[in-house]
Amino acid sequence: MNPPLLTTAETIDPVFWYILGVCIFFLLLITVVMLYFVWKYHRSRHPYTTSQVSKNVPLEIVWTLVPTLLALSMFWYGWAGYLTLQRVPEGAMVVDVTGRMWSWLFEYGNGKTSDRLYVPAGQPVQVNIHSADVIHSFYIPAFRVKKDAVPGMTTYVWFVADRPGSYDIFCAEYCGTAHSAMITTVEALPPEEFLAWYEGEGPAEADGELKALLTRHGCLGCHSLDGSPGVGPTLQGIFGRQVTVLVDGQERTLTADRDYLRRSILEPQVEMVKGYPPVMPSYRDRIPEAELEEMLDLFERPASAAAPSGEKLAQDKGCIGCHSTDGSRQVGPTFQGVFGRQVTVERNGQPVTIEADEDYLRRAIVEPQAEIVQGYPPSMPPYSELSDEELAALIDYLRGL
Ligand code: HEC
Ligand code: HEC
Ligand SMILES: [Cu+2]
Repeated sequence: MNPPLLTTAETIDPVFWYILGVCIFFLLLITVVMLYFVWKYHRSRHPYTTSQVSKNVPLEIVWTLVPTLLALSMFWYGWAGYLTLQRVPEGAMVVDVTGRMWSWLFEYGNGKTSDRLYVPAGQPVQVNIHSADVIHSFYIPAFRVKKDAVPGMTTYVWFVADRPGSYDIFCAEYCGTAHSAMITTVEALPPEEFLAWYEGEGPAEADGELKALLTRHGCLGCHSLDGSPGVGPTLQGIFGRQVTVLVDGQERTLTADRDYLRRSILEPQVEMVKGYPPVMPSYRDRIPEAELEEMLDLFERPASAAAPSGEKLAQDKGCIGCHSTDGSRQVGPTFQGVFGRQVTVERNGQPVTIEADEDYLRRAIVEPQAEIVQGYPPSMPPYSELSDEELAALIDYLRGL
């Protein structure tokens, strides 16, 4: 009953053409017969009332049976296609997608996340569909698949991209401010390219490497990577941080760049971080130069969770679904130039004009309902689950736009 069809498009398209073909055939047939009768039985040619036919059994059987068989054939054909859509081929790669106001987030088996759906061409992919808030509808026209994302429930679709290429993804949900803005793509890559992307260094791997390197050299006995204090300052987000150091008893504030980090590992006693004891040993001649360079590279990595990247966060948390970075108005105000601008907000129903400083931005993210930017709907969800580091990274990112 269910012929082994290669792709979802190859399953759906014949059903579509079959039903369309039957419809067009009967549309033409009925129209032609009707026009012919209009002409043939016009009053000018048939001035008298025709005979009253009360029944014709063979004809009645024909016009009952033919439409019934046609409708059943459409059902059978459609049902077979539906079963193909439901039966995920064995060995399909599984990706999770979450719909939220107003963007999609894809998550892969190894924890990688992206805002486009990367898949290997020629391999079946099962997409498990979740929703973080309201009902969305995951729709890839090129592969003829569409399924609702329902809060509290997991649905799925599968497809094969038989050729490398870029295919649109939409949210086909109708009511709601910006489902229509939930546009992204399937990026079908040749299998080797996909593997390179998939196994490419994500934040998690980079963190793992840094941790391994620091463990090997015994740094983690005194330094944490999660922000908690130890004998020495935490190394979480160390790159680019403002540090106050004592040099010959003089206080000095500087930015932790590559050179500074190198100096503080090789000659920790020269610039002493204020408030810490002089207990860090020098690592000169104890770390091979190549490993030191690698360590500095890893400290510098912006996408590393050790220093959460605001840009990646804005994508992963869905901010980019509602806010543009190019000055255009979307569901919410643009992020471009948001830091430091004068903004009029409604606070307790009263308009107030204030400067968008760090404190304001923090409030706008954590409890957006308290102050509503004038001219916008109060539709931003609160992000109270963000950690201090994540908030700081987001605000840093906004500052840079
Ligand atoms: C015995 C404890 C100890 C060990 C082991 C240790 N450190 Fe430190 N580290 C400290 C202390 C205390 C400070 C702060 C005082 C100073 O600047 O020397 C510090 C400061 C630093 C700083 C500057 C931090 C800042 O906030 O500016 C860096 C970077 C650093 N350590 C990296 C490392 C690395 C990399 C290793 C391993 C190769 C390591 N440390 C091993 C105790 C230690
Ligand atoms: C569902 C859509 C939506 C999402 C998702 C969203 N926002 Fe908003 N945001 C809005 C709207 C609408 C406003 C304007 C009304 C208001 O002040 O609440 C706004 C306002 C803001 C403001 C104040 C802007 C200004 O011009 O003063 C900031 C800052 C902000 N959002 C940051 C974020 C960040 C960061 C995220 C992600 C963690 C995010 N938003 C996610 C819709 C959204
Ligand atoms: Cu949607």
